[in-house]
Amino acid sequence: MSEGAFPEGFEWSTATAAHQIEGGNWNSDWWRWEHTPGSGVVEPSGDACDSWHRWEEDADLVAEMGLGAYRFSVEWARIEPEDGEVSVAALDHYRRVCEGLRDRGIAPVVTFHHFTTPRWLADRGGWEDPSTVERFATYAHHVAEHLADVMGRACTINEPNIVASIGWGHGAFPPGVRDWDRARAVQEVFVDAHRAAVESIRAAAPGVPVGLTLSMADYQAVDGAEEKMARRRRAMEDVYLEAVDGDDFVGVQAYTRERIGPGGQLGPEEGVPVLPMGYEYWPQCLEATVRRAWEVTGGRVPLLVTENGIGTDDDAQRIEYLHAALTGLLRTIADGIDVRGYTCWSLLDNFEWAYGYGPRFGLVEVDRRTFERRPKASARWFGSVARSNALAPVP
Ligand code: GCO
Repeated sequence: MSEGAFPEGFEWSTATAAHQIEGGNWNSDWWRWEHTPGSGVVEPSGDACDSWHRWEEDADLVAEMGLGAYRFSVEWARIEPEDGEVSVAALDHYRRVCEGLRDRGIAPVVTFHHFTTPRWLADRGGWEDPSTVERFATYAHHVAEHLADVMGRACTINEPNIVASIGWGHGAFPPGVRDWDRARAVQEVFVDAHRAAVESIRAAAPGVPVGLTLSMADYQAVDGAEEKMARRRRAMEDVYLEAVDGDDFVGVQAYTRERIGPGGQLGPEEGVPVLPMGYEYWPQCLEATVRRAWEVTGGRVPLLVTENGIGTDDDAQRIEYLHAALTGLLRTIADGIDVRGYTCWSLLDNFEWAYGYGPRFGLVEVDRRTFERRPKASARWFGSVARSNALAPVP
């Protein structure tokens, strides 16, 4: 019994990121950050889920769920280990991953930058240095050229707003700077880098849809803080949403709500369940952020949900969250919003950045010692939704 059908051809997907699942990504700024005393990272990524070697097992898991797409990222630090030195072996590896997915009837959705930056680039100012725009566009061209005939979609940069704000504002991501003026300068480099990468990917891989993915939240003002909330939301979201005109899609990534009071960001509201990472259980965020992305872009750019999910040890709670989020998404589609697909974060329990391996976002559990993959009930539930292209009841 379905609770609502999705449009014909709706793209069901799940997602991961290189640094969070591959293992051994020692040449990036994140690996160094994890081993920097005082960085606050709970534990290093180490072998992660050993997906550099076990990617075929991952592809089989996606196929078993009946998903039509799989979003993963390629690692710049592997592809260009030193400035100007391109590793064909690394590019060939990612080409084999794309070919393996396509052999299983799965469209590869390739993210070109997902939080991690090569050490050699970070050491030269990284995203604070405007010359990185050109370097990123050149890197994007190499990748797009090598994967042109096997990529389903290209995501230029994953959550540039998070990298800029947490890396240069809060200081909890590399390079650990706490200076909002510098964070705003980084934001501008990211916007320019995205625009340049769209051009170089289109030149190298004509016809492959290109967009960026943006971390969004259901922003709500408390105690009359509308002005302050609107300023924060503008800085985190609108700056990017206004730069995507002409892109083939906008990747909406939503997890929770942000409450802004007169004194700034507020904690969880009394009576709202709180998740292990300290933020509210708030599946309503998906409908709210999809509606907002559509509004700010004036309905000119198709939307794709490129991340939504929940870090929890309670898999039944995960199914409830996904059901509630997808119910809201159906309402946006019924109101005429052009949503092309939905991606559940994540395929695997993986390295959750500064939180280490604690928060479990995966539809599939990974044994931390043997790397054995064990699909959860949520994988079976999400697979039933994807195969029927309709919302299934919570078991
Ligand atoms: C992000 C990243 C993912 C996270 C996920 C859960 O959105 O922060 O894209 O790498 O793991 O969002 O926090």
